[in-house]
This record gives sequence, structure tokens and C-alpha cells, in this order.
Amino acid sequence: MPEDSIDHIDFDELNRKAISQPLVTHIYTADPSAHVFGGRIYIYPSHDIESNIPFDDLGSHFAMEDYHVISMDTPDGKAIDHGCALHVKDVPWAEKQMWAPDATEKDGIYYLFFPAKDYQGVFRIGVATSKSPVGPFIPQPEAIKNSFSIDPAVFRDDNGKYYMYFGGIWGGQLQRWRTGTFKAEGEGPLAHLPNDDEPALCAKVARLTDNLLEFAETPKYVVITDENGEPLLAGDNERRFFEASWMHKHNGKYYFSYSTGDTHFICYAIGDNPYGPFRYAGRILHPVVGWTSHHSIVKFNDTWYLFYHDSSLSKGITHLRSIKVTALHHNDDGTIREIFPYQ
Ligand code: FUB
Repeated sequence: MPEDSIDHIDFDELNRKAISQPLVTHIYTADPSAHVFGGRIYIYPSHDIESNIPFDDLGSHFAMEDYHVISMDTPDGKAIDHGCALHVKDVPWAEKQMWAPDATEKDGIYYLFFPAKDYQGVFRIGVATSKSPVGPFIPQPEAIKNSFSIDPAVFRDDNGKYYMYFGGIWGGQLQRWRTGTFKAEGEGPLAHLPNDDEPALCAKVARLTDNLLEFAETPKYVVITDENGEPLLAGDNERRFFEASWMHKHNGKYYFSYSTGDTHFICYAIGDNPYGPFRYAGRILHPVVGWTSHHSIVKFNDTWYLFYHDSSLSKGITHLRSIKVTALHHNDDGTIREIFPYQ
């Protein structure tokens, strides 16, 4: 439900109908990247704040400054806020807009991956490390070489290789990198998008180096195909990629899930390897209150869970969101049961 249609919502009624409640209510949180480390759930969300910057198509109103890690014993247990894990003022290359992060672990070191705008107004992706899953995280002095756009999601495959999926159109600037170099904004944030009858812009994927601090290869396109094996078109905005990449593996198949942005769905596509192509397979989550939809999918004690967010606690304010969790079910044929966030 986009912000312009919230005027008539009875939020008390909506919250009664919600399939889940905010995991924390003392701060606003969004874009939950959840992982299980040592048998405990750790969530790496954006930390939403009121910036008083007006809504625009660039997402300027998402002016977040730091990250807090949230942890839980179980998906229905108490969520603990471990405080500030990384602040933009401690990241030498980053000026503002600490958007959706992700984290991973390798050999006892925890890696926090995060997008932020540099001092030229260009989104880059940085990495910070800690010996603890809750930080504090020490950032690398520079952003990842040749990184761009937003929403990093790091996937560890069973063979121990790590891949980063990333990208987001509109305010996430992916369209401005279409030719390989950064294009000026031109006629506005929607400039440089493909025409409706051209293939949609794709998320990117790159394997990471062994120390997880750099791309080991030039990022490749994450192509999503339709039922005929053709790439989804840019005008197919109920199915095409917008932002919020995530990867999970189930029964040997690779599930690439993502947000459709302006149509507010979390959808998924299935492939046979981490690079794809991925065949569009359907919707996971129907629209939530608030413009954005962003999620992660993680297995805990043999049950899969969808972490997501909505703006119900802030009564529909787009940039003040709250993280939530609900169970996710794979059907026997490999498809995922659709989730309706309000019954
Ligand atoms: O939280 C800021 C941005 O909003 C994220 O990077 C996007 O995925 C969207 O949720």
C-alpha cells in the first residue's frame, strides 16, 4: 500500500489483522537481513530515523545514519537491540544514507556489508568487520573497489564460495550505470531507465575474494526470465526486479527473491546455480503498508522464515518502518506459498 492510499486506513484494525507484530518498537527498523550464527538469530536491519526531508523518487527521505544489530533466541522470542554497531561518521568514504545492509561470517570474523552515498553523491557498497556478530564493526577505509548501487545481500554457497547480489533502480541508481560508467542524473531520478519494451534492468552478482573485502570478478547480470525463457521486460513492473535482492538455497535450487518496488511485491525466481538465469516463479509477499518492501529468508531449526517490514507502527510513514517475521512454506513442487501480511 503506497503512502498516497493510507488516508483511510484504520491502523488499529489493520494491526489486529496483521499476521505479525513489530519485533522492536523503541526504534524504527527496516530491510531485515537475518542470519543464524551459532544457533542464534541475528538481524541486520536499516535503522530508520525522522529526517524531515520530503518524500521524493530519489529516496532522499531515507536518511539513515547508523546500524543496530537485533538478536533473538527463536523467531517468537524477545528481540534484543545491541546498540549502535556502525555509524556513518566512522566510515571515511561515506557521507550519508546508510541503506539496507547484510552480514556474513567466515572463520570467526563477521562482515557487515552496507551501501551509502559517498561525497560525490554516488551509492557505493562498503564492508566493516568485527569479532562479534553484534559489532562494533570497523569499516575498511575505502568502499569495495568498483562497487555501486545499493542493497548488498551476501550468500555463502555449500562449497564455501561467497557471492554478493546487489542493485536497485530509481533512487538506488542502478540505471545510471547502464553503460558501465556513472551517468549524471539528467532529467531526474528516472532518467536512463530502459523503455517498457526493452529487457528490464537486472540485479548484479559477483563472487567475493577469499577475504570477503573485494569483488573477485566483474559483476554479472542476474537475469530473470519469463515462462518462455525470455528476459522480463522493463514494463513488466509487477514481476521485474527493482531492489532488495536475496538468495536462499532449497533442495539444491537457487531462489533469487527481490522487491518489485513501485508495485510493492516480493517475488522470486528459481535457478540451477548462483548466477542464474532464474525463471520467474511467483509472489512471496503481497504489499505491506508503506511504499517499500524488503525481506530476507532464513532457515531456523528446519523451518523457513520470512523477515520483512511494514510501516504499520508509524501509521503509514514510508521511511519509518518496523521489522517483522513470519513462517515461509515451500510447497512440494518447489514453489513458495504466497503470504498476505494482513488477514
Ligand atoms: O531502506 C532504504 C531503502 O528502501 C532500501 O535500500 C531499499 O531496499 C528500500 O527498502
